[in-house]
Amino acid sequence: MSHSDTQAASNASKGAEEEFTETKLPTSDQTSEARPSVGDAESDQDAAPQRVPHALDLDDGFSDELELLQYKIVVLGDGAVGKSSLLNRLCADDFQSQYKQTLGLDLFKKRIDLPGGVRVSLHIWDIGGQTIGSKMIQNYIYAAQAVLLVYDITNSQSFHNIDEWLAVVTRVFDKSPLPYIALVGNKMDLSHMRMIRPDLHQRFATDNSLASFFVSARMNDMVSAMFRRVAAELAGVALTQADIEASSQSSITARITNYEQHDPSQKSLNLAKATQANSSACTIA
Ligand SMILES: Nc1nc2c(ncn2[C@@H]2O[C@H](COP(=O)(O)OP(=O)(O)O)[C@@H](O)[C@H]2O)c(=O)[nH]1
Ligand SMILES: [Mg+2]
Repeated sequence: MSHSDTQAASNASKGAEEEFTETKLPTSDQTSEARPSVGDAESDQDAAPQRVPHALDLDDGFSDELELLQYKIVVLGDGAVGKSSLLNRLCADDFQSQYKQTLGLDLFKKRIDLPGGVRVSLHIWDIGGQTIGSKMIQNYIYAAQAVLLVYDITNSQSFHNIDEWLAVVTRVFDKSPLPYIALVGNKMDLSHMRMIRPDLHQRFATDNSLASFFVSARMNDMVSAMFRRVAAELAGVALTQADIEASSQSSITARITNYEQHDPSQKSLNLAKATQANSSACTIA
Protein backbone atom coordinates (compact mmCIF):
# COMPACT_ATOMS: atom_id res chain seq x y z
CA MET A 1 0.00 0.00 0.00
CA SER A 2 1.39 3.37 -0.98
CA HIS A 3 2.09 6.38 1.08
CA SER A 4 -0.83 8.38 -0.29
CA ASP A 5 -3.29 5.63 0.46
CA THR A 6 -1.86 5.32 3.93
CA GLN A 7 -2.22 9.07 4.27
CA ALA A 8 -5.83 8.85 3.20
CA ALA A 9 -6.43 6.14 5.74
CA SER A 10 -4.78 8.24 8.40
CA ASN A 11 -6.90 11.27 7.64
CA ALA A 12 -10.03 9.21 7.52
CA SER A 13 -9.55 7.26 10.66
CA LYS A 14 -9.14 9.74 13.47
CA GLY A 15 -11.81 9.48 16.15
CA ALA A 16 -13.75 6.85 17.98
CA GLU A 17 -16.63 6.42 15.50
CA GLU A 18 -16.54 3.87 12.79
CA GLU A 19 -15.87 5.77 9.61
CA PHE A 20 -16.30 5.56 5.88
CA THR A 21 -14.42 7.37 3.19
CA GLU A 22 -15.13 7.59 -0.49
CA THR A 23 -12.36 9.24 -2.44
CA LYS A 24 -11.67 9.95 -6.10
CA LEU A 25 -8.23 8.98 -7.26
CA PRO A 26 -6.36 10.06 -10.39
CA THR A 27 -6.99 7.91 -13.42
CA SER A 28 -3.78 8.50 -15.34
CA ASP A 29 -0.48 6.70 -15.20
CA GLN A 30 0.76 9.49 -12.93
CA THR A 31 -0.99 7.75 -10.06
CA SER A 32 1.54 6.95 -7.40
CA GLU A 33 -0.84 4.67 -5.55
CA ALA A 34 0.47 1.28 -6.30
CA ARG A 35 3.42 -0.50 -7.65
CA PRO A 36 3.59 -2.88 -10.59
CA SER A 37 2.63 -6.48 -10.17
CA VAL A 38 5.26 -8.79 -8.79
CA GLY A 39 5.81 -12.48 -9.01
CA ASP A 40 7.22 -14.53 -6.18
CA ALA A 41 10.45 -16.00 -7.45
CA GLU A 42 10.60 -18.44 -4.56
CA SER A 43 7.24 -20.04 -5.18
CA ASP A 44 8.11 -22.37 -8.04
CA GLN A 45 7.06 -25.33 -5.99
CA ASP A 46 3.65 -23.76 -5.39
CA ALA A 47 2.12 -24.55 -8.73
CA ALA A 48 -1.37 -24.82 -7.23
CA PRO A 49 -2.90 -21.48 -6.27
CA GLN A 50 -2.99 -20.83 -2.55
CA ARG A 51 -5.09 -18.41 -0.57
CA VAL A 52 -3.00 -16.85 2.14
CA PRO A 53 -4.84 -13.95 3.69
CA HIS A 54 -2.75 -11.54 5.66
CA ALA A 55 -3.37 -8.13 7.14
CA LEU A 56 -1.92 -5.00 5.62
CA ASP A 57 0.84 -3.44 7.63
CA LEU A 58 -0.47 0.11 7.65
CA ASP A 59 0.05 2.91 10.07
CA ASP A 60 -3.28 4.63 9.59
CA GLY A 61 -3.87 6.12 12.97
CA PHE A 62 -5.66 3.06 14.38
CA SER A 63 -2.40 1.46 15.42
CA ASP A 64 -2.92 2.19 19.10
CA GLU A 65 -6.09 0.09 19.06
CA LEU A 66 -5.93 -3.63 19.67
CA GLU A 67 -6.73 -6.19 17.03
CA LEU A 68 -7.33 -3.84 14.11
CA LEU A 69 -6.69 -5.72 10.92
CA GLN A 70 -6.62 -3.86 7.62
CA TYR A 71 -7.24 -5.34 4.24
CA LYS A 72 -7.31 -4.15 0.66
CA ILE A 73 -10.32 -5.38 -1.31
CA VAL A 74 -10.61 -4.76 -5.04
CA VAL A 75 -14.02 -4.83 -6.77
CA LEU A 76 -13.89 -5.71 -10.47
CA GLY A 77 -16.37 -6.39 -13.25
CA ASP A 78 -17.90 -4.84 -16.35
CA GLY A 79 -19.40 -1.36 -16.26
CA ALA A 80 -22.96 -1.06 -14.94
CA VAL A 81 -23.03 -4.39 -13.08
CA GLY A 82 -23.46 -2.49 -9.80
CA LYS A 83 -20.02 -2.34 -8.21
CA SER A 84 -20.34 1.26 -7.04
CA SER A 85 -23.93 0.64 -5.97
CA LEU A 86 -22.82 -2.21 -3.71
CA LEU A 87 -20.25 0.02 -2.03
CA ASN A 88 -22.60 2.96 -1.69
CA ARG A 89 -25.12 0.57 -0.15
CA LEU A 90 -22.52 -0.87 2.22
CA CYS A 91 -21.05 2.40 3.34
CA ALA A 92 -23.82 4.95 2.96
CA ASP A 93 -27.01 2.87 2.80
CA ASP A 94 -27.66 4.72 -0.42
CA PHE A 95 -28.86 3.58 -3.83
CA GLN A 96 -29.04 5.64 -7.03
CA SER A 97 -31.03 4.23 -9.92
CA GLN A 98 -29.30 6.58 -12.34
CA TYR A 99 -26.07 5.19 -13.74
CA LYS A 100 -22.94 7.27 -13.22
CA GLN A 101 -19.83 5.70 -14.65
CA THR A 102 -16.89 5.37 -12.30
CA LEU A 103 -13.89 7.17 -13.74
CA GLY A 104 -10.70 5.29 -12.93
CA LEU A 105 -11.35 4.24 -9.36
CA ASP A 106 -12.98 5.30 -6.13
CA LEU A 107 -11.71 4.35 -2.72
CA PHE A 108 -14.00 3.35 0.13
CA LYS A 109 -13.15 2.48 3.68
CA LYS A 110 -15.28 0.42 6.03
CA ARG A 111 -14.81 -0.83 9.57
CA ILE A 112 -16.46 -4.03 10.70
CA ASP A 113 -16.45 -5.53 14.18
CA LEU A 114 -16.21 -9.31 14.19
CA PRO A 115 -16.83 -11.79 16.99
CA GLY A 116 -14.05 -12.12 19.56
CA GLY A 117 -13.32 -8.39 19.57
CA VAL A 118 -11.60 -8.52 16.18
CA ARG A 119 -11.85 -5.19 14.41
CA VAL A 120 -11.34 -5.03 10.70
CA SER A 121 -10.82 -2.06 8.42
CA LEU A 122 -11.58 -2.73 4.78
CA HIS A 123 -9.98 -0.50 2.18
CA ILE A 124 -12.20 -1.13 -0.82
CA TRP A 125 -11.08 -0.13 -4.32
CA ASP A 126 -13.98 0.38 -6.73
CA ILE A 127 -12.47 0.01 -10.18
CA GLY A 128 -14.17 1.51 -13.26
CA GLY A 129 -15.24 -1.29 -15.61
CA GLN A 130 -13.51 0.36 -18.56
CA THR A 131 -10.09 -0.11 -16.99
CA ILE A 132 -9.78 -3.77 -17.99
CA GLY A 133 -7.67 -2.78 -20.99
CA SER A 134 -5.71 -0.14 -19.10
CA LYS A 135 -2.17 -0.67 -17.99
CA MET A 136 -3.18 0.81 -14.61
CA ILE A 137 -5.30 -2.21 -13.79
CA GLN A 138 -2.42 -4.27 -12.48
CA ASN A 139 -1.43 -1.41 -10.20
CA TYR A 140 -4.94 -1.21 -8.80
CA ILE A 141 -5.09 -4.95 -8.13
CA TYR A 142 -1.59 -5.16 -6.70
CA ALA A 143 -1.41 -6.35 -3.07
CA ALA A 144 -5.15 -6.97 -2.72
CA GLN A 145 -6.07 -9.51 -0.08
CA ALA A 146 -9.49 -10.04 -1.61
CA VAL A 147 -11.02 -9.54 -5.04
CA LEU A 148 -14.76 -9.44 -5.75
CA LEU A 149 -15.65 -10.30 -9.35
CA VAL A 150 -19.10 -8.79 -9.88
CA TYR A 151 -21.51 -9.46 -12.72
CA ASP A 152 -25.15 -8.58 -13.39
CA ILE A 153 -27.39 -11.67 -13.35
CA THR A 154 -29.55 -10.10 -16.10
CA ASN A 155 -26.57 -9.50 -18.39
CA SER A 156 -24.98 -12.70 -19.70
CA GLN A 157 -22.06 -10.86 -21.30
CA SER A 158 -21.04 -9.47 -17.93
CA PHE A 159 -20.91 -13.05 -16.61
CA HIS A 160 -18.89 -14.36 -19.55
CA ASN A 161 -16.44 -11.49 -19.14
CA ILE A 162 -15.71 -12.62 -15.59
CA ASP A 163 -13.30 -15.09 -17.14
CA GLU A 164 -11.30 -12.17 -18.47
CA TRP A 165 -11.38 -10.31 -15.16
CA LEU A 166 -10.18 -13.43 -13.39
CA ALA A 167 -7.37 -13.79 -15.93
CA VAL A 168 -6.27 -10.23 -15.20
CA VAL A 169 -6.13 -11.02 -11.48
CA THR A 170 -4.16 -14.25 -11.91
CA ARG A 171 -1.72 -12.43 -14.22
CA VAL A 172 -1.08 -9.79 -11.59
CA PHE A 173 -0.36 -12.36 -8.90
CA ASP A 174 1.62 -14.52 -11.29
CA LYS A 175 3.22 -17.21 -9.13
CA SER A 176 2.37 -15.49 -5.85
CA PRO A 177 -0.45 -16.90 -3.78
CA LEU A 178 -3.80 -15.72 -5.08
CA PRO A 179 -5.94 -13.56 -2.81
CA TYR A 180 -9.40 -14.57 -1.62
CA ILE A 181 -11.56 -14.25 -4.74
CA ALA A 182 -15.37 -14.25 -4.83
CA LEU A 183 -17.86 -14.45 -7.67
CA VAL A 184 -20.70 -12.01 -7.02
CA GLY A 185 -24.01 -12.10 -8.91
CA ASN A 186 -25.70 -8.72 -8.38
CA LYS A 187 -29.24 -7.43 -9.13
CA MET A 188 -30.98 -10.39 -7.53
CA ASP A 189 -34.09 -8.22 -7.25
CA LEU A 190 -34.37 -8.75 -11.02
CA SER A 191 -34.27 -12.55 -10.78
CA HIS A 192 -37.30 -12.73 -13.10
CA MET A 193 -35.00 -11.34 -15.82
CA ARG A 194 -32.14 -13.60 -14.92
CA MET A 195 -29.88 -14.70 -17.81
CA ILE A 196 -27.41 -16.76 -15.81
CA ARG A 197 -28.69 -19.87 -14.10
CA PRO A 198 -27.50 -20.36 -10.52
CA ASP A 199 -25.89 -23.71 -11.42
CA LEU A 200 -23.78 -22.00 -14.09
CA HIS A 201 -22.66 -19.45 -11.51
CA GLN A 202 -21.93 -22.21 -9.02
CA ARG A 203 -19.99 -24.33 -11.49
CA PHE A 204 -17.77 -21.39 -12.44
CA ALA A 205 -17.13 -20.63 -8.78
CA THR A 206 -16.32 -24.24 -7.95
CA ASP A 207 -14.13 -24.80 -11.01
CA ASN A 208 -12.07 -21.74 -10.16
CA SER A 209 -12.08 -22.16 -6.36
CA LEU A 210 -13.99 -18.95 -5.82
CA ALA A 211 -16.30 -18.00 -2.99
CA SER A 212 -19.82 -17.27 -4.20
CA PHE A 213 -22.44 -14.66 -3.41
CA PHE A 214 -25.78 -13.46 -4.77
CA VAL A 215 -26.69 -9.94 -3.75
CA SER A 216 -28.87 -6.97 -4.57
CA ALA A 217 -27.53 -3.48 -4.02
CA ARG A 218 -30.96 -2.13 -4.79
CA MET A 219 -32.78 -4.14 -2.14
CA ASN A 220 -29.84 -4.20 0.27
CA ASP A 221 -29.96 -7.97 0.10
CA MET A 222 -26.89 -9.75 1.48
CA VAL A 223 -24.60 -6.76 0.87
CA SER A 224 -23.33 -6.19 4.38
CA ALA A 225 -23.45 -9.93 5.06
CA MET A 226 -21.14 -10.52 2.10
CA PHE A 227 -18.57 -7.99 3.25
CA ARG A 228 -18.81 -9.37 6.76
CA ARG A 229 -18.12 -12.85 5.41
CA VAL A 230 -15.14 -11.57 3.42
CA ALA A 231 -13.77 -9.70 6.45
CA ALA A 232 -14.17 -12.80 8.60
CA GLU A 233 -12.43 -15.00 6.02
CA LEU A 234 -9.50 -12.61 5.78
CA ALA A 235 -9.22 -12.29 9.54
CA GLY A 236 -9.62 -16.02 10.08
CA VAL A 237 -12.66 -15.51 12.29
CA ALA A 238 -15.41 -18.12 12.22
CA LEU A 239 -18.93 -16.74 11.85
CA THR A 240 -21.90 -18.72 13.04
CA GLN A 241 -24.92 -19.04 10.76
CA ALA A 242 -26.86 -16.94 13.25
CA ASP A 243 -24.25 -14.21 12.98
CA ILE A 244 -24.42 -14.22 9.19
CA GLU A 245 -28.19 -14.06 9.25
CA ALA A 246 -28.17 -11.26 11.79
CA SER A 247 -25.77 -9.20 9.68
CA SER A 248 -27.89 -9.65 6.58
CA GLN A 249 -30.85 -8.18 8.44
CA SER A 250 -29.02 -5.43 10.28
CA SER A 251 -29.77 -1.83 9.56
CA ILE A 252 -27.03 0.54 8.58
CA THR A 253 -26.95 4.11 9.76
CA ALA A 254 -24.92 6.67 7.92
CA ARG A 255 -24.16 10.36 7.86
CA ILE A 256 -22.82 11.78 4.63
CA THR A 257 -21.29 15.19 4.32
CA ASN A 258 -20.26 16.96 1.13
CA TYR A 259 -20.69 13.83 -0.92
CA GLU A 260 -19.47 14.55 -4.45
CA GLN A 261 -19.16 11.44 -6.53
CA HIS A 262 -18.22 11.12 -10.16
CA ASP A 263 -17.58 14.79 -10.66
CA PRO A 264 -15.03 15.00 -13.50
CA SER A 265 -13.77 18.29 -12.14
CA GLN A 266 -12.61 16.39 -9.04
CA LYS A 267 -10.36 14.08 -11.05
CA SER A 268 -7.09 15.58 -9.96
CA LEU A 269 -8.25 16.31 -6.43
CA ASN A 270 -5.58 15.93 -3.81
CA LEU A 271 -6.22 12.62 -2.03
CA ALA A 272 -5.86 13.96 1.47
CA LYS A 273 -8.15 16.89 0.73
CA ALA A 274 -10.72 14.62 -0.87
CA THR A 275 -10.66 12.36 2.15
CA GLN A 276 -11.47 15.23 4.46
CA ALA A 277 -14.15 16.62 2.16
CA ASN A 278 -15.98 13.34 1.76
CA SER A 279 -15.61 12.07 5.26
CA SER A 280 -18.69 10.46 6.72
CA ALA A 281 -19.57 7.86 9.27
CA CYS A 282 -21.37 4.57 9.12
CA THR A 283 -21.70 1.50 11.23
CA ILE A 284 -22.31 -2.11 10.43
CA ALA A 285 -23.69 -4.37 13.09
N1 LIG B 1 -32.23 -3.44 -10.21
C1 LIG B 1 -30.99 -3.23 -9.75
N2 LIG B 1 -30.23 -2.27 -10.30
C2 LIG B 1 -28.98 -2.08 -9.82
C3 LIG B 1 -28.46 -2.86 -8.76
N3 LIG B 1 -27.20 -2.45 -8.52
C4 LIG B 1 -26.96 -1.46 -9.39
N4 LIG B 1 -28.02 -1.22 -10.17
C5 LIG B 1 -28.14 -0.23 -11.23
O1 LIG B 1 -27.21 -0.56 -12.25
C6 LIG B 1 -26.65 0.62 -12.80
C7 LIG B 1 -25.14 0.56 -12.69
O2 LIG B 1 -24.78 0.61 -11.33
P1 LIG B 1 -23.30 1.03 -10.88
O3 LIG B 1 -23.18 0.73 -9.43
O4 LIG B 1 -22.97 2.41 -11.30
O5 LIG B 1 -22.41 0.00 -11.74
P2 LIG B 1 -20.82 -0.09 -11.87
O6 LIG B 1 -20.49 0.52 -13.20
O7 LIG B 1 -20.52 -1.54 -11.86
O8 LIG B 1 -20.22 0.64 -10.73
C8 LIG B 1 -27.26 1.79 -12.06
O9 LIG B 1 -28.34 2.30 -12.83
C9 LIG B 1 -27.77 1.18 -10.77
O10 LIG B 1 -28.88 1.85 -10.25
C10 LIG B 1 -29.30 -3.86 -8.17
O11 LIG B 1 -28.95 -4.59 -7.24
N5 LIG B 1 -30.55 -4.01 -8.73
MG1 LIG C 1 -18.92 2.27 -10.79
